[in-house]
Amino acid sequence: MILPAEHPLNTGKTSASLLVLNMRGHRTCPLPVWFMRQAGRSLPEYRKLREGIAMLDSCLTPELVVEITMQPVRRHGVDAAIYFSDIVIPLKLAGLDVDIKPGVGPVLEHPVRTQEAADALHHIDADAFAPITTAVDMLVKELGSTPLIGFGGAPFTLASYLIEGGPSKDLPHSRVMMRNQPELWAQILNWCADITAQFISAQVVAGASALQVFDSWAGRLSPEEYETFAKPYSERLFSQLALLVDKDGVPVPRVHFGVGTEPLLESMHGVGATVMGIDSQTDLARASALFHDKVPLQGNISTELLTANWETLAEHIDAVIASGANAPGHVVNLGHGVPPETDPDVLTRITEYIHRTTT
Ligand code: 1CP
Repeated sequence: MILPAEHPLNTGKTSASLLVLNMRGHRTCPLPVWFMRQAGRSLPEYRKLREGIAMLDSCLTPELVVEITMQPVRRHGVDAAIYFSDIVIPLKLAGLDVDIKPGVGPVLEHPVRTQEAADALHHIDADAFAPITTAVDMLVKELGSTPLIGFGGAPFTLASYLIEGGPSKDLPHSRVMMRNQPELWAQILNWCADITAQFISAQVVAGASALQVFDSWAGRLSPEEYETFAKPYSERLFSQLALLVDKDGVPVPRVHFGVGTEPLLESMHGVGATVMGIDSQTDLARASALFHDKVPLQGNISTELLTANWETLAEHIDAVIASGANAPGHVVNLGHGVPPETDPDVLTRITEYIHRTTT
């Protein structure tokens, strides 16, 4: 799908941004920086705005989405906005009884574990995306030359909530289903791939200039399990996202990220990602070498050092930047999402420091 003429990648508004240049393999001075989960939980202005409003309601109210997405951009001066939403929103738009419980995360009253439940799953009506496309449209106008990143969950990570019915470390129901009922597993994961493709495509067509797929829990699979039980469905998702191109046929950058994924990085790139998100357990130079220094990287400041004294943190940031030097592009980020207890002033200071020291 060729993006509309007025899309910011087509009008030139974001195609020369630090983020898009690095994601397309053109290293810049300074380097771009943004933080996974920068919107929300660590910001007092977010907590105030969300008072008395359920998480999923806030995700489907365009004025709130715009304000929450903009808050970290205004406060920190980061080089990208990430669309405020959640990976389970497509489940909600498809009519499932998903809720996000404060302090817990996504929960489903009726997890999908049977053939009957899987047969009842259907794709999302185009109309259901109206709150999302409206919010993206408003955001892109407000953001100007700052790119918006659209996102969604990889089929494996999304299915883990759908099948377990909530956050789960060991994924007991999923593990049994993938081995004992491989056809049911395939049906559910194909569906997850398709609704997430719809969700991310809606954000991109409406104006997002890059996209990120979160396979947060892929690191819980062995490389063999990933090949069999996750990769085919991520390929199905990425092959749909790869159709999103600008007027010159240049694809929208596609970031793929997971936690604890060092043994999976080549496979995760192989599904069709153009940029790899690297967590803090993997050195950027080692990750870049895996890709023969041909793949732009995003990452990987340790979230654990956000509470260290500034000298320690600055030294660590210098090491991260040095370690990423061989990659054709580097988008500086954390190794995972901003922890809720993070002092927001530290994130502002990191942003300024990176802009100053990489000029
Ligand atoms: O910058 C941002 O905060 C953007 C919005 C965003 C993103 C990118 C939210 C809002 N969620 C996500 C992605 C997301 N959601 C992921 C992938 C990223 C990651 O690994 O951190 C995952 C796994 C989820 C699922 C989810 N939603 C959890 C994790 C539960 C678990 O298994 O441990 C939680 C706690 C949520 C709720 C949620 N999503 C977002 C917010 C601000 C919240 C908190 C809800 C609240 O305020 O009540």
